[in-house]
This record gives sequence, C-alpha cells and structure tokens, in this order.
Amino acid sequence: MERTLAIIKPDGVAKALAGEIILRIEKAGLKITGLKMVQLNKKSAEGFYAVHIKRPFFESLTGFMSEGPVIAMVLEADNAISKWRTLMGATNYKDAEEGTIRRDFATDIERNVVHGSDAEDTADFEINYFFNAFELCA
Ligand code: IDP
Ligand code: MG
Repeated sequence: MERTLAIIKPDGVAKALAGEIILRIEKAGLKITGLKMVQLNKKSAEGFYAVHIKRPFFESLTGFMSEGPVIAMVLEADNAISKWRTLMGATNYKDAEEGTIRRDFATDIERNVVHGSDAEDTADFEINYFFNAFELCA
C-alpha cells in the first residue's frame, strides 16, 4: 500500500468543490485515512513548497496557498501517488486530460484546485507536514 498527500487548494474550497473532489477520490478506490481543514499562513505555505523556492512563481504560489482554508487528505491505495495524479490531471489545466479535476475546474496554471505528492519521499515529507501519527486511521 502506498500513501499520498492530497490537498484541495483555497480556490477549490472557495468554489465549494470539496464534495465533488472527495466523490471522485472515493469512486477511484483511494481510501481516505486522514482529513483536515486548515488555513496555512505564508510561512507554512513557504515551508510546504520549499522545493520551489527558486521558481519565479514562488511568491505568488505561497500567497495563493495561504489566502483561505485548504482541505488536506491522506490517500491510501496500491499506486496511490500515480492514481491521484491521474485524477488531478496535468499542472497546466490546458494540458490536462478530459475528465480530470484540473481540466474540469482549474482557471489558471497556478489556481489549479488540487495538489498531489509526486514521489514516495515527497509524500512522506508532505504527509508529516500536515498530520501526526494519531490523526491517521488504519
Ligand atoms: P504539480 O502541482 O502538478 O505537482 P508543480 O510543478 O509541483 O506542479 O508546481 C506546484 C504548483 O505551483 C502547481 O500546482 C501550480 O499551482 C503552481 N505552478 C506551477 N507552475 C507554475 C507556473 O508556471 N506559473 C504559476 N504557477 C505555477
Ligand atoms: Mg509538485
């Protein structure tokens, strides 16, 4: 079993897409083993996206990620990382496959509704960033 961190970003929460996104997650056979709504501050968004610190969009991205509440979830399945990224679609919604969350709901390359870990090591870091062991169910 593999684990990944999913986030419904501030734009997704603000547009009331949480129910639709969670429905897609459950229908795809990804098990939700942790879930919380939190609002990141600028510093905590910067820590989460530290790998992107040198990118030109870092300031804007971390501002966006701290503008309102997010819903963070731990998803578990065989190949959870790639399964969730397939449901999300490409970073740029214009390149995303039909029927993916980003293609259906994103409005901008930055405001792309959802986050997903990209590898096992980043999934571990990201899950631990949001959740402690007592907050995760079997
Ligand atoms: P990912 O979310 O598909 O893994 P990353 O390359 O890790 O994509 O980028 C993290 C986030 O940064 C993206 O989801 C998006 O919100 C934002 N982002 C990525 N590339 C750009 C860009 O070229 N302009 C503005 N924002 C971007
Ligand atoms: Mg990424």
